[in-house]
Amino acid sequence: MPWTACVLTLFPEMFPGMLGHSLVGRGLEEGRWTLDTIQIRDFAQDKHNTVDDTPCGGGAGMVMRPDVVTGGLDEAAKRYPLAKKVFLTPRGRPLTQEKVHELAEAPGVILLCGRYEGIDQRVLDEHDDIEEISIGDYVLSGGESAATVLLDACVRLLPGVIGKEASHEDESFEAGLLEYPHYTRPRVWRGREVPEVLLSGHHEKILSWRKTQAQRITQERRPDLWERYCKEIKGSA
Ligand code: 9WO
Repeated sequence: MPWTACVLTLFPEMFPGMLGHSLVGRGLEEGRWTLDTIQIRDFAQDKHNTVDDTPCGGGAGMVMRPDVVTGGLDEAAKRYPLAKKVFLTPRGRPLTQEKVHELAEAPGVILLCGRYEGIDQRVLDEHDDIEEISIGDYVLSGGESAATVLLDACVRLLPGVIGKEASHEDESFEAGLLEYPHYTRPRVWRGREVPEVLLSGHHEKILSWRKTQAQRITQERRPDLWERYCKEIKGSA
């Protein structure tokens, strides 16, 4: 069985969307992963197919009803009993490359996408195997774009989806550094030259230049990553 993604959403027509293109889309066509969607509205309990209601305690907006959401979750778990369950929310733990590896190594994922102001807390209390994950500190209009980001990051790690070259590139990122600068032809463009060392053919010097650049950029832009990197260097020395 290939790796499976099951997306619970009020907007199944948003999928595969971007994930139907390029290498990840090719992987889908080739059966290296599968995508299933479940329309949450199909589990509405009344004749108007209501999925949301007003927040208890008052306030703006609407909240997704627990009976409806749980209907969708139970159906997803029945189809994919071994998949990891994730709710995309700005309240979740941050998505990291380490977490992406963990999800890509599981048999698959069930992604719950919220709309409105969120879902009734009791759904999350009832299903204690749902992990809340955030892709960053901003609010979106719904979980679908975050689910797309998470899936893109996971699927590109699956065997055969991306060539060997690119997966090697990750290793510098996974060592805890940001990417070094890239160059291609022409050698001079608008008076700007490709750094001499990259044209030298001296492989060791090139590696060391790239590492220095990656360190400089990390130090400048991401003091959090830099601190962790320095600690890990010390630890492994
Ligand atoms: C809306 C809102 C309005 C007033 C006060 C607080 C509020 N929080 C939210 C909110 O989090 N709405 C979410 C919209 C409900 C779940 C789906 N939505 C969502 C997911 N927005 N942003 C994300 C998301 C997911 C993963 N990583 C970053 C953002």
